[in-house]
Amino acid sequence: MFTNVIVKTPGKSYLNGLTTSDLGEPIYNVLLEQHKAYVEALKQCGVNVTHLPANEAFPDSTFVEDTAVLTSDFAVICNPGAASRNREIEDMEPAIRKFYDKIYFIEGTGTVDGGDVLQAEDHFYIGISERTNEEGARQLKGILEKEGYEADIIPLKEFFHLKTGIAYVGENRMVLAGEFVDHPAFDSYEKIIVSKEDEYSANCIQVNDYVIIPKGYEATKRQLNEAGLQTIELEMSEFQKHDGGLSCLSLRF
Ligand code: CIR
Repeated sequence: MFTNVIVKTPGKSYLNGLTTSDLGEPIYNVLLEQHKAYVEALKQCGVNVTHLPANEAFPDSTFVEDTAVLTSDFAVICNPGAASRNREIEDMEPAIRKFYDKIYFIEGTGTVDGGDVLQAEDHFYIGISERTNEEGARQLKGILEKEGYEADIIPLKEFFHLKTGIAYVGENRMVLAGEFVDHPAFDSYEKIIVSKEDEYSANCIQVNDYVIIPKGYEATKRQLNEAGLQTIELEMSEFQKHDGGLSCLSLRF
């Protein structure tokens, strides 16, 4: 069960943030509406929301997930791999300190984006990507193992972040797309497979009794519902324009 989430309002500078997509320029008012609906959906899932104000100095900082890895009893502050995003952790640390006494840091040349880290019960998967390097993954694995978790490192071939293509939705069920569908690391899970054209919906989040998914992916929704999961659908167009998905917009703990 999650009891808390941290989110951060996107600033106007979001329009100048990083993106690899060609989906067009985000519309700020629509972006704010979509963020508001996201926060309402989280409340529907029964969590307390810590809502941080926008910080115009960091255009991508609404994607709070990349700044930290939070477990039930300790936090790891990441060292985000994009230069323009690295100092987002300065804003996040005080918010995280309100909840945690035990805090680790990814240090030195090691970089980790939280979007590359997936928890499935007591097992973590850490992607090596353009943002998370081998040294960062090694540091994080060391911290997690010291704390009694298992951790596997998964070098990515195509996905931007690990969680771009995978989500854990409880009770040994994994939503998988692309390079993860046949990846041996996930063979022991019950697989919910997402097709190439629906790939964006592999980034969904289970929050207590619900799975929040992006709107417009009927096949993914149907599969989740057939697996006995209740879904909430949200419009995500303005976040998708900047390579963001549902998991990126919150830290859940
Ligand atoms: C970035 O390039 O960092 C942002 N525009 C998108 C970050 C998405 N975060 C995530 O997948 N965890």
